[in-house]
Amino acid sequence: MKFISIIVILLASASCSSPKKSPKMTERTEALCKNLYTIAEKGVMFGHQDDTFYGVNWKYETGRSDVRDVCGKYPAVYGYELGDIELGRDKNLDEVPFDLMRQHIKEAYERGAINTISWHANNPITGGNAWDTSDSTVVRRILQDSATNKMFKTWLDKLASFMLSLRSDDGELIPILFRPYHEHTGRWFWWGAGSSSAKDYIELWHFTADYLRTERGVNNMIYVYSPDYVLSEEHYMECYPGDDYVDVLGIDAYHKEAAFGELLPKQLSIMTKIANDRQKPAVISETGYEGVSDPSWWTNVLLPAMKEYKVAYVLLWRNAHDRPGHYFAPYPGQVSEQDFIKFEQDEKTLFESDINEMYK
Ligand code: BMA
Repeated sequence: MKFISIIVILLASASCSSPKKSPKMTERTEALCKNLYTIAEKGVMFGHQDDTFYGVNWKYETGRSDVRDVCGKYPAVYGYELGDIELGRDKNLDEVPFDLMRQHIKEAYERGAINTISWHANNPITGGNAWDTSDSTVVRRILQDSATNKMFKTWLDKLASFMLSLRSDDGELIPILFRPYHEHTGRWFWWGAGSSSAKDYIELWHFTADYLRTERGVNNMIYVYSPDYVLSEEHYMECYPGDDYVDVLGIDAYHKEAAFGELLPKQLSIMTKIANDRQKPAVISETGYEGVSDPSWWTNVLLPAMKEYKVAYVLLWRNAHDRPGHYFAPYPGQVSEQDFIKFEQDEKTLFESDINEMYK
């Protein structure tokens, strides 16, 4: 009897563990990870990349957000991008200053919202960017060539310093969902399929997490695994770094063809099955329909999939100020504006003012 109740308790709580040898996550980080698991019972949090930095036809206006301009509420989840931090630059590859990013992360945290960070790391061998796949030995060389390995550690040092500089008003480290080496099932990044074997990818992930956690003591990070489209559970798991190295299961899936309404649920069914088996939170780590030309995309395409599968959040990609037409959330006057208001009003969707106590 006692044995059974222990099993029940274990099953009821999310599994947010780090390898035994590493320092534990901070209390607030672990609380966030567990709350991501339970919030999915209630609804799906709405997230947006670079939401408070810029939008369509504006940039760097304090407090402004395209999402809030449309529906009156801020997103519950904010996405940020660290690409170029490794080069020692003071702005990321999309020209967002890291000091401003630190400030917005802190403000979002103090309002009770959630922060997630991706890293389009430059190619450490060629000097090209994350999309430079001209050399397929990069991952191997980071792991095996001592000069490259040493250099790559200096990149991780810069990332670690940024993570450890994120402090709340009361001096605690701010929890961050970190999403390294994403979309690896695609062939467009130097860590992706075609450039790295599954074995090397997993080793790169282990090396990165071990270095950040054990050598640099970064214990405010929740690791999110986020492949692009997959064909099956086996495909999803092909590069899985292991339960001790992944806290949240994600999927990046964009609307690029008419069949998206069927493709997204298929991706979510694969991911949530694996996540449920492991008691880990699942998220749509990136999605969107560039230019949102379907006026009812939010309630007709995205929402039905979110209602069918248990995911903690959905993150829409950025509303660029520097690339005309490259936007994924509506803005005032955009064709899907009214539908987005309906989407926000649906009881399933959670925005910033709908969540609380995510760090307790
Ligand atoms: C891509 C595009 C690029 C951007 C990159 C990193 O998907 O939005 O314009 O530089 O993400 O944020």
